[in-house]
Amino acid sequence: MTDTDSDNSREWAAQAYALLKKRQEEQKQELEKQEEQKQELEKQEEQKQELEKQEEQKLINIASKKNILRKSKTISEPELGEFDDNFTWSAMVLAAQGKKINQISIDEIDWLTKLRRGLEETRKGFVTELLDRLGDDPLTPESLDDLETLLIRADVGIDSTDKVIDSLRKKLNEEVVGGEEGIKFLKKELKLILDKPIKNSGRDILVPQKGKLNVWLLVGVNGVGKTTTLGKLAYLSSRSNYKTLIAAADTFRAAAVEQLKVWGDRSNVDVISNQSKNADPAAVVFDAINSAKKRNVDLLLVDTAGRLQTKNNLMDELAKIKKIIDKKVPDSIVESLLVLDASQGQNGLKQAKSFAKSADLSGAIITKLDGTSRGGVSLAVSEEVNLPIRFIGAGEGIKDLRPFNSYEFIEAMLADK
Ligand SMILES: Nc1nc2c(ncn2[C@@H]2O[C@H](COP(=O)(O)OP(=O)(O)O)[C@@H](O)[C@H]2O)c(=O)[nH]1
Ligand SMILES: [Mg+2]
Repeated sequence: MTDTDSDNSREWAAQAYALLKKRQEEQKQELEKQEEQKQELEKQEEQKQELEKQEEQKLINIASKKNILRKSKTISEPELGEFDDNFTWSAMVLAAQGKKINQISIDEIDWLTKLRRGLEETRKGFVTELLDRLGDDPLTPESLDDLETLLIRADVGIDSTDKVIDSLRKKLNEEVVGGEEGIKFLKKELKLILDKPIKNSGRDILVPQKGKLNVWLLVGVNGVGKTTTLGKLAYLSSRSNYKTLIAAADTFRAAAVEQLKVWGDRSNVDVISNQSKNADPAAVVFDAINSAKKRNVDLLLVDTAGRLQTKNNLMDELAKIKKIIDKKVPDSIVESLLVLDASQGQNGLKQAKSFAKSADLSGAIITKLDGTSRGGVSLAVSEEVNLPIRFIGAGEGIKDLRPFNSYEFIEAMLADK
């Protein structure tokens, strides 16, 4: 990047920052006004209730409504941080994707900053060293060997690494490639790997199809973040105005239903469950589909028990759940999403391969990208298991999940500052 480019980007980011700051101030004032009005209305309502002595049931209804309002307020809005290097970088990534200054939001900046910070460990063991070794000198066959080692170490996987190194070698045979240009080329090649399964799937991003029941099953081994991710998805979905319902089909873990209910409450999404011991997960899904049909639900999110890919009975159970969905709602759109914990690196890749064999997956969700050095495993999953990555998670908060965007991911993974 030339100095003028970088000055322009800074200028762009500074303007975006000022605009966001102004918008944030306006929103705050608007919220305060709304709150005042609401309190006034509540006061009037209470007086009215007093006067009319409404019957008990009605009072209960109002009380629970107020509760819901209070609960939904507990999800804090992100605050605009300092205008710092993180902000500039995030704004530049958004600008590079064609976003105009007035189109960017605090949410997006917040997320990109988090993603970049999350991938810092992956980056440290990779780019910093790469840049050190490459410097400004043109690439040499030796620097390709170094790059190969670094890619493997970042858990990018052997197939993806071979692919990238081969392309770079070809390029090197044809022309002199400078350090900066090498990185640019590397980013492009890595992005291609992530985009291939997404292109093959025919859908750039995964969103529920309107007018149909969409059923998304979250599968994966214990502890990878299925339930947490489902909670975040419920929030994302209901915030995007899809009528959403949760099925608690993890009937193995005692606390699983309670954990889901907490998430459901946070985004006002109902949870269908069966509290009895050894309840049949397929029966929970059966009930949830009935409910979903009655309520005209757009998206039914199904939490499943963590299973070892080697345990056949649990895999059979997944098949049973799918059979019930096919039978009861044959025109529904079913997505089986494998949840993978990025910090497990190559072990996650192994899980993906073996689940893909027996569970007919349609996509992957990578979690825990905050603070692992193994973010590169996302590339291995794309290249070696051919699964489109649909969402990524970088934190335990309700907003720490976003639709996957290969450009943002690669930029965050290779950001050199
Ligand atoms: N740091 C971090 N922790 C996460 C993320 N997603 C889930 N977790 C944590 O991982 C643990 C297991 O999550 P859980 O959803 O219960 O996993 P499950 O067994 O697959 O349902 C919990 O402590 C979560 O808070 C993430 O993106 N980042
Ligand atoms: Mg769980």
